[in-house]
Formats: sequence, C-alpha cells, structure tokens
Amino acid sequence: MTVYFMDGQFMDQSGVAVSVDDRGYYFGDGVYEVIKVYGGELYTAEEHISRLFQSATKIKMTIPYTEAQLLEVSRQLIEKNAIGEGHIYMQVTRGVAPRVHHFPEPTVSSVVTAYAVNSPRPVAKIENGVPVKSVEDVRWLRCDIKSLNLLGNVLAKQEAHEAGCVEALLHRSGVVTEGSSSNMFGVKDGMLYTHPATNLILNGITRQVLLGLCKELGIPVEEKAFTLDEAFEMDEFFLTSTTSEVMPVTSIDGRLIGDGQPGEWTVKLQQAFTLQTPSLVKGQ
Ligand code: PSZ
Repeated sequence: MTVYFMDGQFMDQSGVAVSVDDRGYYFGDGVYEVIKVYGGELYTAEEHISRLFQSATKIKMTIPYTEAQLLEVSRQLIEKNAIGEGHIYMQVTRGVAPRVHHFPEPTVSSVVTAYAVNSPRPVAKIENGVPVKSVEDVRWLRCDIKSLNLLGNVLAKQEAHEAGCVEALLHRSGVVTEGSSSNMFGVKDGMLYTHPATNLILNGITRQVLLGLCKELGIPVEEKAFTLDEAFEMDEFFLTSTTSEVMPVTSIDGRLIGDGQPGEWTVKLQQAFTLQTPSLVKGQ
C-alpha cells in the first residue's frame, strides 16, 4: 500500500482527506513537481525542489516547509514505499477556504501532499523512439510556472494520443515551444536547437542536464526558437523529461525525421545521460 505524505504526516490512502474546498480542486491553484528515483536514490532532487519554491513564489504562495525538509520528506517516502526505480509526486495548493477567486482572507496555510511509486523506465520508447503530433499551443503565457492548471497540456496530449502519438509537439502560430509534458530539441547541420527558457516553456530540469552534457561533449547549441516547418526538416529530433529522459522522436505528423531511426547525436547524448546517472550505469 502506498504511503502518502500530507500536512506533516505519513499515512496510507485511507488517511488522506482532501477537502472539496481545496483551491487546487476548485482552481488548479497550486504547483507541483515530479522527481525521479534511480536505484532508491533521488535524482536532481535539489533542482526540482528549488523549482517548486520558485513556482510557488511566482504565484505568490508560501510553502510552510524548507527545501531541506521537503528533501527529507522525499527520502522518507522512498524508504517507506521501498522505491527502487520510480518517482516522487509532490504538490502544494493554496489551501482550503470557501470558494472565492482572490486569495483567501485571512490567509490559510498551503496544503502539501506527496507520494512515491515504483515505475519502470520507458526503455522500449527510449531505444526505438516515438511519433509525435503537432498541436497548436493555446496555453497561457506563464508556462515557466509548473502549475497544477494543466488543461491545455491535457487536451494537447489527448489529441496526440488519439492520433496514435506519444507526445504533442506544441507550436504557437507555427513556432515550436515544447511538448505537452516535455522539452523539444532538433539537430540540423551540426547544431542543436531548442526554445530558449522564456515564459513560453517550462525550463525542464532534464533540459538543463542535457544542455550541460552538450557543453561537456562540445556539441554546439543555439537556444533559439524554430518553426514547425523547420522541425520537419531536422536531421534528428528528441524530447526530454524527468520520466522520458532523452527520448528520440522518429516522426512528426507521420513524416519521418531523417531515416526514422534515433539520430547519432541523440544516441550519444543518451549514453552521456546514462553515464552521469550512477545507478543506471550499475544497472546495465
Ligand atoms: O511522468 C511524466 O509523464 C512526466 S514527469 C515530468 C513531466 C512529465 N513533464 C515535465 C515537463 C512539462 O510538464 C512541460 C510542460 N515541459 C517540460 C517538462 C520537462 O521538465 P523536467 O525535465 O523538469 O521533467
């Protein structure tokens, strides 16, 4: 049985009582993070928890814990749930109060919930690559906030899913931004392109790890937006996220990228990603 964390206590699901008056439920008024666990160890957890606090600050919400305390909660969840390969889900809502749009007066404490689950790496997709579908990005203009308000992302993912695709490639009037739950990268003529970390995308932790690996490997990068038309013509294409790692994109809207196989640089970056993740190296 999964052990959850809620408001300072660990409990099983029967003990978790979420209020109908929770602003997360009414408005999606909150923020969240997903942190990967490899071999029972947290991966880039400081970065994720730091981003959780940044997201909270951006929506003018206070989290009643320190970053160190939430790191410790994450470690305890791994232990209590006997997690080997899996992830932590952690969210904070603005709290419980009668439904009014403006912030509650007087202020109420935000509500922190978290759990950990075992989940396998999507090995086949990482090795073989996945098809994606282009979808107009109709989300709001603060996509840099990892907000619980995910309707735009959900509808885009569903459209891709119904077309037999694994991810939606979002674009604003033809300019590629990111995926519905991932960052997007293309390789063309010896240059790696990805959208700059502006308000239009979430600056993924995996994206940041990837850009660090490019620097180490001497792969030239331009953080510059490209169009959907340019995406079709890329030599290689891939996406990154906490659970997808570095995943090759082999077709967009049914049009093959290159020869439809994971690209050379993509595979090189996957190898570099694996090497800097100690338990992945051990597991091989
Ligand atoms: O399990 C899953 O399906 C996950 S775990 C994290 C994500 C999906 N997505 C995070 C994300 C996102 O939601 C958007 C809109 N853009 C980029 C990303 C990638 O962020 P990181 O690398 O921090 O997970």
